[in-house]
Amino acid sequence: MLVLILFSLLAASLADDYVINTKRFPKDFQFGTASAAYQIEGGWDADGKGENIWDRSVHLYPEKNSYATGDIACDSYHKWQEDVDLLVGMGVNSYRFSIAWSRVLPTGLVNSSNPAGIAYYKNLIAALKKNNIEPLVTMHHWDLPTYLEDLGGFTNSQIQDWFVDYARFLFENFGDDVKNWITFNEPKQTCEHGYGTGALAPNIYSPGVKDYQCAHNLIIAHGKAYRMYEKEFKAKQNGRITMVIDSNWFGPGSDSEADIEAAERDMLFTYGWFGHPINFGDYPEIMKIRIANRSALEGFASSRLPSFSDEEKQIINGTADFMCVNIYTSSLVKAIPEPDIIPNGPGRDLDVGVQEYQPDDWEPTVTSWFKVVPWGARKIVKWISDTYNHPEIMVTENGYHDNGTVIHDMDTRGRYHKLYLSNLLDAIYEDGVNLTGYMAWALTDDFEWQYGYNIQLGFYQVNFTDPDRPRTPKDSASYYRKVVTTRCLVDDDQCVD
Ligand code: PNW
Repeated sequence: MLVLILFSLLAASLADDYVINTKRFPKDFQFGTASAAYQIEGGWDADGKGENIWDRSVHLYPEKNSYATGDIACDSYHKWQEDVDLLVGMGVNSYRFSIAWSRVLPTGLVNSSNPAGIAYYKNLIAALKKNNIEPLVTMHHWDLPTYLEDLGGFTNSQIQDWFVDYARFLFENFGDDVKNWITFNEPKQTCEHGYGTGALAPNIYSPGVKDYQCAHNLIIAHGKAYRMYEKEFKAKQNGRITMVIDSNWFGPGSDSEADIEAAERDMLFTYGWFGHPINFGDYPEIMKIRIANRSALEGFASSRLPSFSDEEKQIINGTADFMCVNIYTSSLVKAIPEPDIIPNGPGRDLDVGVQEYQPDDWEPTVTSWFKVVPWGARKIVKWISDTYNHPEIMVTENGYHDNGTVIHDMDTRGRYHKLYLSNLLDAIYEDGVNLTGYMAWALTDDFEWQYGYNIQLGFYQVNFTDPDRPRTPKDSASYYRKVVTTRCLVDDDQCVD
């Protein structure tokens, strides 16, 4: 016992009632920030860019997007050099950003290429490389060209080929410099909220039906793009490809077997919805069984969850060179009686069939679904590690929501990253998780989708009412700089190597 106490005194320092891990992150750990084209670039119709579904949603349905638009956003389309300077000043060795599909291919199809759009990303990538910042590039971060949406978007199986053509175009243009590719960001959000609840563009309401179709086509599109790279580019470009999957950590609400099963089921329906197909070639068994059963009781002739052919299984099986996760928060899960069958009223939540909750005494943020749960970060990367045979894992997003007015944010945002990173150190050193990177969301404040500018996560504040969009560092910016340059969360002399 005494030894234990002495050890924790040596190896830990306290932040509030939390114990901060004082080990250093591994030498080659990738520290960066993450962003998405629509949220920062602006220039929505500049220099030949085509319209995408977010341009359309903010213009047609202002009420769904807090009456805000990303028409100008941070104006990073014009101010990208300043943003690269901020990254350099921060000392990061990685930067995750996305390419706006309709900026490089205005209709989305490869016969519509836009030289100004290609030049924009070429310049950005060159500036990053010159400063030894490794680009981690997302091909699709929610901004599908409207031309393709009007043809059915992700519910049309032709999206598989449109995406492969787009991916080939990206490899041809940028693949000599980009070695880490992400096909899709957060397909759960794209599909569940783009084509299920309708909360996000393209704002289609079809829960339990089109959300599954969207995911199905998206997974096959990912797999086909991966195989195409393997065949046509891998030998000369030698890059890596993966998908970014978001999920809460879902922990059991009690020790009961039923709650443990319910929480695992929720993980499988959320992370596993995408993680299983790209690792094992098919959806989790429990998803297939539950959705088929409920579909039959609802009177559908076949399951609302599409099934993969044998050929498709082969294509998608083993198509993640490393695993990614966007963490933010956690929920507890309780088993409930089987939800009623509602004819004409299917939904993903009913298919999962559990009760999720966040206890009242968990620390809130300004966002209803988002409580601060640092230990959940350790749990979810461990779950991914255990479930998918100990792959390399990157945290490709994590960040703290406030209303954007707080410059002295060390007690909130700074502390948030510190606590989550501490738990990730525990995952690396206590649990043996092969975690190789952390991309904080975000470098700057930005357009936060349906919340507009009401919620912010940046290390730099942006004045969105000033045409110059000036960036001002928050206190968390210098803390993150300290972390990435020392690989240590506490004062340097307290860190152990
Ligand atoms: C991420 N949830 O989305 C997105 O990838 C970013 O573009 C976004 O700006 C960031 O979160 C900040 O919130 C999420 O409901 C949307 O748990 C919803 C959830 C999580 C992440």
